Amino acid sequence: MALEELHSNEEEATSCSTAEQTADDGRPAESPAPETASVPKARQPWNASEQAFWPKHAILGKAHLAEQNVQKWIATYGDKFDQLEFAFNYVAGQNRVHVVNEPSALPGDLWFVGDVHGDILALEAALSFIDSRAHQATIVFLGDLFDRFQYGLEVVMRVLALVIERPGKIFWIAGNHDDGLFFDNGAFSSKVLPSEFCQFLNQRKEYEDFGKWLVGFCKILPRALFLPDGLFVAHGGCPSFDMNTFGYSIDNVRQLQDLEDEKYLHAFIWNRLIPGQDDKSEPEVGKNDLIYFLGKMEKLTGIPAKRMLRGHDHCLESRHEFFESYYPQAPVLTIATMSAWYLGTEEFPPELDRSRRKAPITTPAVAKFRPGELPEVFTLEIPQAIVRQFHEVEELPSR
Ligand SMILES: [Mn+2]
Repeated sequence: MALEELHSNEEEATSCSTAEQTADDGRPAESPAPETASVPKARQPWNASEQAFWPKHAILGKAHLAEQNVQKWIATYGDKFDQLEFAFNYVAGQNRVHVVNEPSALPGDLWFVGDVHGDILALEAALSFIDSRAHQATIVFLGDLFDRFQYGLEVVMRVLALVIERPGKIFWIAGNHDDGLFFDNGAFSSKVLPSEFCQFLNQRKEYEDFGKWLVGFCKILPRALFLPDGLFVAHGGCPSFDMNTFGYSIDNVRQLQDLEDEKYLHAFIWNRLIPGQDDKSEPEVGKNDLIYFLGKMEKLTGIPAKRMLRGHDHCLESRHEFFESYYPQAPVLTIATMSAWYLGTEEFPPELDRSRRKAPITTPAVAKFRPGELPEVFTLEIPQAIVRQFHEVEELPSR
């Protein structure tokens, strides 16, 4: 119970506010370490209005149209959910810290999508953009597919359909919202409150079976991915190097298998790395925790773990942030893939009139893998009219 209280306010604590400062700042680091010497140039804006591939349901924001698709997906794919073929030859549940040792196992085109949180518009924008750049790219989702925006079911189904349609090309790392979902005493609930997705599932009995399956599935999703160039990917953070809340230290990890213990797996999705913070104050961890953890992982995996890509924080406006203070020892990039600020819990400027329910526009970020460096960030500039139409609450049918 203490755990749930601990995390119940996590969204409000989120403020990833320095994206503007880091965006154009190619500041050189003190030492000229070749791989991680400087904060990369942040953005390459891309104007989606040049493209004509917007799916109708996303443009119109009509829930019932989107839902027709979901019902079609369930009818088409429902019996395939237990034989999902993930990227990197991952088998769900086999192990949850997945290490890719061989550089030859890296796909040619590897992309990352951050927290989507039910924003099907942002997801479709991300997929359209990635598909325009690469044929059948491998795509890693960093977790938190539902809650907050209202199309959580559609987002989950779209990702599951992708796994089936593109065998071996999709990877889904659990986020805290995914892991936090459960079904108990006849109702869905979540360790992260509020949970809009639970409210939806509890109102819509026709999705109860699917929801129950999803609860179990989220529990066996991977929690961390290590790539052979040294990139560590997880939703939230890493275990801290001294005794943490649960009385365990990463120091006690003697082999990779030890990390499969729930007390360590917990850290990957629930801990929060804070820019400018050196040491832990659980559930937040800092630069020194990450440096220590990466060093430990290098000894255990033989991979020179050097840098981290994560989601979890929602990085308002440009939806991404480089942690400059972590350079050059342990560079970190956070991305989020959402097209507007969530009006419920995210901070937004006081001059905005909440009663008008205009969701302020943001540019969802996606990232492209590049060996030996943090991934390259692309911010997607969806036409403002589409974003406004999609997120304007009074225009959406209630359901
Ligand atoms: Mn999130």
